[in-house]
Parts: sequence; C-alpha cells; structure tokens
Amino acid sequence: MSDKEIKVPNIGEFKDVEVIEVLVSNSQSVSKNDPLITIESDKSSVEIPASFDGKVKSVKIKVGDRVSEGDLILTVEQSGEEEKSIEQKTIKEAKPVRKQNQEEKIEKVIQTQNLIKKDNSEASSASPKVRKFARELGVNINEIVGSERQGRIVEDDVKNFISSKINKTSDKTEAQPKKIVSEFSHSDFGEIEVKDMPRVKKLASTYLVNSWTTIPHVTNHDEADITEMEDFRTSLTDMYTGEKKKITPLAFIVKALVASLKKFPSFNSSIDDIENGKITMKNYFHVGIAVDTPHGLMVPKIRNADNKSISYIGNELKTVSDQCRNLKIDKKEFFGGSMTITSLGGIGGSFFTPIINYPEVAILGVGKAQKKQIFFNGKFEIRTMLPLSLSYDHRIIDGAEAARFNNDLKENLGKNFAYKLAV
Ligand code: CAO
Repeated sequence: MSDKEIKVPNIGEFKDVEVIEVLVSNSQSVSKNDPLITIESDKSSVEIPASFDGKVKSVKIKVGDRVSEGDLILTVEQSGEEEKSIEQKTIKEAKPVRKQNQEEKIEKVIQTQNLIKKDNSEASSASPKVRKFARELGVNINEIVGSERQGRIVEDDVKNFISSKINKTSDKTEAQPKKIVSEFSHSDFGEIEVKDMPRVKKLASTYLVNSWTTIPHVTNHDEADITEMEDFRTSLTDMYTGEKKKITPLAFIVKALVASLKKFPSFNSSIDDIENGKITMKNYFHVGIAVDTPHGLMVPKIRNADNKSISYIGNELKTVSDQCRNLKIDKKEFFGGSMTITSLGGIGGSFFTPIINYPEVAILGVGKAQKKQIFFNGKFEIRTMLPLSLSYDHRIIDGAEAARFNNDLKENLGKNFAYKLAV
C-alpha cells in the first residue's frame, strides 16, 4: 500500500483556470482514465482523468478553485498490484503536442494524455467543446448516444437530444384535451342563431371545470325510506289558520344533513391547501343549496342551519331562491359553505352524479321521492323512497365513510326522523 498524488498535468495553455466540477469523493475507487475534475477556461473545458487505479484518499480541490499545471488534485491509495500495473503503463504516457488552434491543441493533448473518458460504459466520449455546449444547455452528456465512430458525441447529437426531449414534452401537452374543430359548421345543416352565454353560466363553467378536472369524484347512490317523514310533512297545518303548511322535503333534508355532518366532520372540510398537507375543518354548518335560475345555477347558503328550525329553513329556502332568480343576492352568499345539496326532487329523476362545489369536499344529490314496493318488517309494503346521490372527494373521503354517511342520513330521514332531527 502506498499513497500517490495526482496533479494537474500539462494541459497546453490552460493556466489559472477554474474548477467547475469535482467528480470524485474521498474513499471512492477510481480506475485509470476516470474523470476526476473538470476545468474550464474562457474557450474550452477539459476533464482531467486519473492517471492510475486506486482509492481516493483525500480530494484537495473544490469547485471554484483555480488551478494550473502541477497543482495537487488528490491523493490516491494504491495496493501493490495497482502500483505494478502503473509501472508497466507509464511508458505509454502522453507527449506534448503543438497545434496552432488553441482548442485543437488542447484536445490533442487531452487525447494523448487520455484526458477524455474513453469507453467507460456509462461515460460518454465528446470533445470539451461539445461537453461545454451540453452543460450550458443543462444536458447530462452521459444520456446522449453519440452518432460518430465509437459513439463519439458531436454538437448535432446534443441538439437532436434536446429537440427529442422538447417533442416528448409537447406530446404530453398535446395529450391534454384539445378543442375539437369540426369539419362542418352548424349552419351547414340549417338555420342557426348565435347568442351570448349567460354571465352566470360563464362564471360557473370555470368552477365546474376546475372541480371536475381536479377532484377525484366518486358517487355513492342510496335510497332513504322517508314514509313516516312524508306522512308528517304532508299533515302539517298552521296552528292558527288551520291551512296546510307548505314545507318541502328539502328543509328536512337540510336538517338531516347537518346532523350527519356533525357525526362525520370530514364532510364539512376543505382541502384547497392539500399541497401543504393541510385540511380545513369547519365548525359552522352553512348548507349550500343549488338553485335553478333562468340565469344559470347559483348556490347560496343556508347559514348556521344547525341553529334553525325546519319551518324557518323552509321559508329561507323560498327567500334565497327568489333572491337568486331576481339577481338580488349578495355575491358573498355563494362562498363559505360546508356542503351543498342539489335537489331535482321537485322536477323529476332519481339518481345522478353531482359535481362537488369546490372548495367543498362533498355534495348531496336528491332525486324525486317515489312510492315503491319494499320488503319491510317481514313483508312487502308500499314505502316512499328518496334517491340519494352522494359525490365526494376521494382524496379525503373513502367509499366506506361515504356509505356510513349515507346510512346515517337515511336514519336521520327514517322512521325516527322526529327524534333524530330534534336532538
Ligand atoms: N321528492 C318529491 N317531491 C319533491 C321533492 C322530492 N325530493 N322535493 C321537492 N318536491 C316537491 C315539493 O314538495 C313541491 O311540491 P308541491 O308543489 O306539491 O308543494 C315541489 O316538488 C316543488 O318543490 P321546489 O323544487 O319548488 O322546492 P324545493 O324546496 O324542493 O327546492 C330549490 C328548492 C331552490 C332547490 C329548487 O327550486 C331548485 O331550484 N331545484 C333545482 C336545483 C338544480 O337545478 N339542481 C341541479 C344542479 S346540478 O346541475
């Protein structure tokens, strides 16, 4: 075992040049010709290779240092065998070469002294000029396959490598949904009229696309048996006038939803700061209601629904939906919700797939209640069944949790609804 020094060799007119890369570290084994450092002058860059095999004992140079011929790069520890093999090879060492052009000269010296990595499986063969070119463009030269003899890399290989990377990236961009341009226009098939899109629909479309494309939506469908609740609701009369009291099922559903949100707080959250791993848990119960208006869909909130009675919520539903239809509602009312209910119950249909009202994490779709023959208490009975479609953000809510949420909602709307909604 002995220690040997590797110094900066004679590299033509390179003097006091900057070290731009240190390619080895202490305790690393190196073979002859493995690059140790890269130095760079105004005109060119050069890799200085190991002049023999061994294990790096101590690197004496760091990036930013300036070196000239004879400066110590590192010390290498050698076994007896390595020493012997060097002795045999020393005879073949470099001789200075004179050439007029500075770069040619340096390259020749480099070649003669094996300053460029030869075929070292992972290492690439390229002139310092090409290496510098690749480095300036941020390309790892070892990723490039050279087109010249023995895989030598030339400037064109670097350019081709970059353009193939760019093409790959643009292929990815093209994989994004493209706007389809039809060969035919609508007017090719008959008379048409082009109108402005309602402003509310334009505004909503941005939110809908954002929600649909960024939230992993899942929808669980279920049916709530609301027979008793409907019997109660339709029997309601005004205490003083005796007139039938009109409260739609939606007011009960709002209350039932609040009870379930209390049990399942993750449904009353927002994860718009998910990149930072943060979840916002809301301690308020502001239920959004999707309102169908001639201007487009609007989603005002029933604020603090936990503190309001069913009949109060019933009245408020009428008030806010009228305000939306008459464009008399404050913009702020469309923000700051817990969870939204979208009810098509007054119109028709059963199950559907509602889109989450971002930044909320769940939405409850309600279809039209229908009388159905259901196996109940050991026999078939006609029951009133309410279709539920619960869409949720799968990043925060799992399918099992959603199924439990629906079960709870069904209980809140089921035969014990009076107790469930009162407590
Ligand atoms: N099952 C059966 N009947 C229902 C019902 C249900 N789930 N929900 C409401 N009804 C009945 C009501 O009891 C009422 O009956 P009466 O006329 O006999 O009193 C009738 O349907 C109409 O109710 P409504 O729709 O006016 O009132 P609501 O409280 O149920 O809903 C509102 C209010 C604002 C939600 C509703 O008017 C609305 O705009 N719905 C559309 C929402 C929408 O477009 N969602 C889709 C969003 S996704 O694109």
